[in-house]
Amino acid sequence: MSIFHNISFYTSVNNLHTLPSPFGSEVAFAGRSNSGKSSAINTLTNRGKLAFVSKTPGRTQLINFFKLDGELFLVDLPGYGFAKVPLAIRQHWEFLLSEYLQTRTNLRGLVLIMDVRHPLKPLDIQMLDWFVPTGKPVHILLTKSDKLGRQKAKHVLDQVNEFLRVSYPQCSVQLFSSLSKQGIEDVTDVISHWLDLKKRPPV
Ligand SMILES: Nc1nc2c(ncn2[C@@H]2O[C@H](COP(=O)(O)OP(=O)(O)OP(=O)(O)O)[C@@H](O)[C@H]2O)c(=O)[nH]1
Ligand SMILES: [Mg+2]
Repeated sequence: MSIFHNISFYTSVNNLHTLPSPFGSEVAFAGRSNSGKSSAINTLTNRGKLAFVSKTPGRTQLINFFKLDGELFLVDLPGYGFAKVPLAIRQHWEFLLSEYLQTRTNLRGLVLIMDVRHPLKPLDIQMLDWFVPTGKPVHILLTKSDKLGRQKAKHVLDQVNEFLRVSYPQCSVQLFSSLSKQGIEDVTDVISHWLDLKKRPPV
């Protein structure tokens, strides 16, 4: 059973004024539209329909908060980089994401999701450049690893690792698939550590 199984929808917001008070601890999931953020949350929590998954990019347009036991939250951020979204809306989301990432005091770490076939796009680097200066950790999931052969996926992982080692040494990376379930344990360990989950008594 997932240690995140006891999770439920908490709230959705679309501006900074309505963010929940920064109590407790949260971990956010960011990434390009359609990269698999909502699917990853569903897979990690073992709750198929918790976060809304869609074939249409740009589905998650709000900041969605999911609450675990205690004051712990997983946060599904709106996807970026979807060209069909009108400019004014894109600018609104860029502002919201940048402010949230740079100023959210109870944000313990960022899970940055990238399709393994399209890693490290300019907007992904933008997320790193907003968040890394906070000194908090980033863990990258190269998702949809089932779409590449083992060798090819490993090659992308090695390349991203090398890029991070040189440019963003505080970031870690792994392969992940919501379809094949590859990599669930590793990212669960990372998030549990950020949220101090293992030190909590079982409920
Ligand atoms: N093969 C495969 N497909 C995946 C995987 N993860 C997500 N998908 C598919 O990719 C599409 C987008 O997934 P979502 O989880 O909705 O992506 P998202 O990043 O939340 O998208 P937005 O909310 O639009 O930003 C859906 O059709 C998913 O079924 C995976 O690991 N493997
Ligand atoms: Mg989504």
